Amino acid sequence: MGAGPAGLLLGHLLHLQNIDSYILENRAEDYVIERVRAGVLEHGTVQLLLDAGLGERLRREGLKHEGIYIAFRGRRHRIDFAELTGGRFITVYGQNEVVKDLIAARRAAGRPLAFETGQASLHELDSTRPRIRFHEQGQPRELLCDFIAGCDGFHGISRSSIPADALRFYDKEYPFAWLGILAQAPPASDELVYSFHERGFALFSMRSPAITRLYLQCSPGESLAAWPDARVWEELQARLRAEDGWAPQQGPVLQKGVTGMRSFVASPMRYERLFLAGDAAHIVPPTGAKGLNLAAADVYVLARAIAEYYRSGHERLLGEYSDTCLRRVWKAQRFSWWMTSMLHRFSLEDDFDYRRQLAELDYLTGSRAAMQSLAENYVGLPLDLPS
Ligand code: FAS
Ligand code: PHB
Repeated sequence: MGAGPAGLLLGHLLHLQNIDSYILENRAEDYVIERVRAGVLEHGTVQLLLDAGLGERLRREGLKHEGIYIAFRGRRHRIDFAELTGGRFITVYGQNEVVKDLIAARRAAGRPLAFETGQASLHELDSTRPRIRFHEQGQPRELLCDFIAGCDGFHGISRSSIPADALRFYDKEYPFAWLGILAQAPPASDELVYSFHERGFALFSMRSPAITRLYLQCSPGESLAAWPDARVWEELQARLRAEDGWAPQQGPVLQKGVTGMRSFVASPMRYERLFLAGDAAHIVPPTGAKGLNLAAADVYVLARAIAEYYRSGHERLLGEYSDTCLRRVWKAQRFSWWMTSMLHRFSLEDDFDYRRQLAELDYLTGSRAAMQSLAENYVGLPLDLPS
């Protein structure tokens, strides 16, 4: 269920093991491709895509980044990933591009991928023949499955198809959101800049040598009408401009949107023959750039477990799926919460917190141990899978 990164990558990994799957997506193909989301791929995610034969354009167009900047009090401090993690790095390659590559691979494999499906519902999840009923091109359809992968995101139907007493939710909403823009402007820095400022957080990122991606902390439920381009740029410049004169390059705003901030986990990530993966199971605040990467790790673990089942009939890895994924999910939740808590103003009136956060940033950028901890989490923790 779902043709986001989780569903598409799972379908591809299963196809590589000659295991058939049917991908249902209720949105149009253009919508799935065009929506602007993640931008950073962890070291392990890039390796996974390369190993799966999906790396040709990623190698050509992905931007290799060996560090990021943490900025506060007008100064940018570089965190040297390569030096601190023995050569690991991140790659900036938009989620749009990942999804385009995955759809192209699905088409090349000639495997079923249905867009604009409707009225999907899941049935007999506790049987060995779970079913998906849905409409495709207006016609009622039914899929008899061995397994259903709930890759339909936070607002999908998979998680809500599980009996409430079979799941536990862990949920935290933050008192702020991110207003993000895509700008037709050459990136003014080779690497990302995360900025803690008394007016609020701001992030400088990019998508290509011609496109800058920027975010600023705003109130949750902020109306875009209150943020004309001029106000967005004024606020971004105020929060990002450095003492040495560095500031983001401005240009026409191509896209603008507000993203809520929450930490969410559904546990376990499985109910009988339904397996949840990606945003259907967990949401992280984007400050740690983990969302898309967790989705990729989940489906890598799930594809490996399903392949073992078809190869040997054993359900051991299927039985360990949820615990294996949740161990890594909770470490990513901790890191994303830590980055979010360190870099955002929770209250413009709380001077103690403001000074405490400045001290934390001062400690972080002055301690190799602290920077190494940030670096190893940011480039991506190992999958540490059971053998
Ligand atoms: P997705 O939500 O991507 O995909 C689920 C798919 O299922 C969707 O295409 C949906 O249309 C489909 N679906 C839903 N219900 C269905 C149904 N009933 N039938 C069939 N299909 C159904 N992460 C970062 O790391 N950095 C970021 O900056 C960042 N920004 C984000 C901004 C926004 C607005 C959002 C919502 C998320 C953002 N994320 C970010 C997180 C994001 O990248 C997710 O982690 C990533 O999309 C997860 O991929 P999936 O699990 O495949 O879920
Ligand atoms: C992005 O480029 O969209 C991006 C980068 C880093 C983040 C979040 C988003 O933490």
